[in-house]
Amino acid sequence: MRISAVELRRVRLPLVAPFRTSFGTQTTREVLLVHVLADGAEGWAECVALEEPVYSSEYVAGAHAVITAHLAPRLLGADLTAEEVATLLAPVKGHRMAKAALETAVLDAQLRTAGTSLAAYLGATKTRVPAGVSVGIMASVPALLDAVESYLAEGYLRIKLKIEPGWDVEPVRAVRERWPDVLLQVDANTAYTRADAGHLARLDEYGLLLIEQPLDEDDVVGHALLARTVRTPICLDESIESVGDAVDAIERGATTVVNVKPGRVGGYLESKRIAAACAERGVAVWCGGMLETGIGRAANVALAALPEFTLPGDTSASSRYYATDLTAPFVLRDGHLDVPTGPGIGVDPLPDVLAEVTTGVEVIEG
Ligand code: SMG
Ligand code: MG
Repeated sequence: MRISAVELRRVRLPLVAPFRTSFGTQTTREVLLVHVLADGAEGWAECVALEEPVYSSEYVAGAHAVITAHLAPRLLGADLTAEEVATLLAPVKGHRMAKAALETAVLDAQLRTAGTSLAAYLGATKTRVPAGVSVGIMASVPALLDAVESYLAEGYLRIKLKIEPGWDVEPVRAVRERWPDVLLQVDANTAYTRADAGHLARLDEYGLLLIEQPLDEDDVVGHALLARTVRTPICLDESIESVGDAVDAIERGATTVVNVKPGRVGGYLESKRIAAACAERGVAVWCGGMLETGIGRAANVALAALPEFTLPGDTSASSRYYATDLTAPFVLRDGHLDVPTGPGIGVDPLPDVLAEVTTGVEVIEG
């Protein structure tokens, strides 16, 4: 396929409710969409970088800039396949979220031309995937219980609570007392230090599936040490940026579950390699989320349908995030989302919605 143009489109969508984590509160989602044109085909992808570099070092304006100046020029005009994109972009260090978006857009165009769904291409074995929901830090425990109650009423099959020092044992205890059997896990987004091991061990009595990323992303050894004190399984998110990182963390005893986010690791092809490496080592994986619109969600749901993904993901319905999604909404049915079956990612942006939420478009041509 010859890539003739890369269109970068910035969109801004209000979230249905503020989402508070240990690194800040999101009230709107500014998203960079990547649209490639190639041999009469087109492909779409969503870059998962947040507006500010607070989850990882990448951020929307930075991803936009690196694609314009350094990544898109390496693809434009070249005759390539999606499987070659990572190699062509490898001379540029880092910027995995930006690279993932380009690779996914090229892959979408390639699969649309071939008439193959992303799910089939990746090797999906499920036609629907169980949905979990990530619940932000709330102003009070009663407010949290109300939020969890309504998500469970909608049918979500697993609850993840965001935690930070001062908002951990008490909310976990309250949710566990009210729903003794619900699948429950927590995510700290690096908010703790090695000195908090004894405190985090207090969560052990609540039967959590896992504690996600308690320590700094660079502190793999710290997670291994923590795993000696805390009985709840440790799951790494921010620390894992490649299959090499995953194998290293597993071998060091730092993680026994892995949150796979395709943007964080450079794309769906690397995600598949991580899933395989984890499965070989008896480590469960699940698909994380970055408050994606329907464009990114479609591809994540395809990934979550692979056999290695044995835990419910942060793949919630469109309505958990947006009053109006960019695509036909993903709807929860019986606690599950259907895996798209159409060619490529299997969804298209709705032109009217896209026009309404677009804040800027840049076209880069070869
Ligand atoms: O997409 O449902 C979602 C959000 C899931 O909690 C979620 N993501 O660290 O796993 C995580 C966070 C990162 C993004 S928070 C804005
Ligand atoms: Mg996380």
